[in-house]
Amino acid sequence: MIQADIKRSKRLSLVLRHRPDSIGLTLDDSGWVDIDRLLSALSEHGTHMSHDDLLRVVATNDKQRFELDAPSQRIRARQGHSVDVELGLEPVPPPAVLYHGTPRRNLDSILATGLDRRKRHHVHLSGDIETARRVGARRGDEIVLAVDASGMATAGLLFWRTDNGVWLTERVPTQFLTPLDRTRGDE
Ligand code: HQG
Repeated sequence: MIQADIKRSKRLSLVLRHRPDSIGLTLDDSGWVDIDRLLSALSEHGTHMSHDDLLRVVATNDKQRFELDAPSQRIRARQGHSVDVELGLEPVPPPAVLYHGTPRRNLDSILATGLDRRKRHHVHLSGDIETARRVGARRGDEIVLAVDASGMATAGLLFWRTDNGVWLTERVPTQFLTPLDRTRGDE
């Protein structure tokens, strides 16, 4: 993705996940907003994005963060919101193990209290170690935790999977978490 599109993607993430009010918009209950309204609100707030720019950002986005509705009139973020939206996902059975990457400095706190969703609606988990490692490494020296997803499911905890492959759950209690130690050959 070209640099200017990365900037556009970040702007869209901010508006569609966290601060629609920053450009005078509200999202509907499922997080959708009309594309023409979005583009004119952005323009009124100093960000000029053409319809083609927006379509290209949606199509080429590295994590497929956004989706369009069938007639391509509305757009929403697929996950990661802090504003209140109901994504309409159905719970699905998880694989046996999922992974969560985090900066190493969070480890003691996570092992003491479990994984919390913090500002987002859900805890985000990955299906593979490499993706989890990249997520953790965004903010420093990372550690990957294995999540006993089948144990959680047996305990009645729910999982959702977004269309771009991110696993979501409400929280992960400590007994389902195991830090992976590279030096022990856990990975
Ligand atoms: C940590 C990006 C201490 C948690 C990524 C994480 C992902 C705790 C941070 C998606 C804790 C929250 C989500 C506890 C949780 N004590 N720290 N008890 N419980 N944490 O950004 O998972 O580019 O909300 O480990 O790729 O890092 O936005 O979550 O480090 O898919 O599409 O609190 O965001 O995707 O940080 O990232 P975040 P995340 P996008």
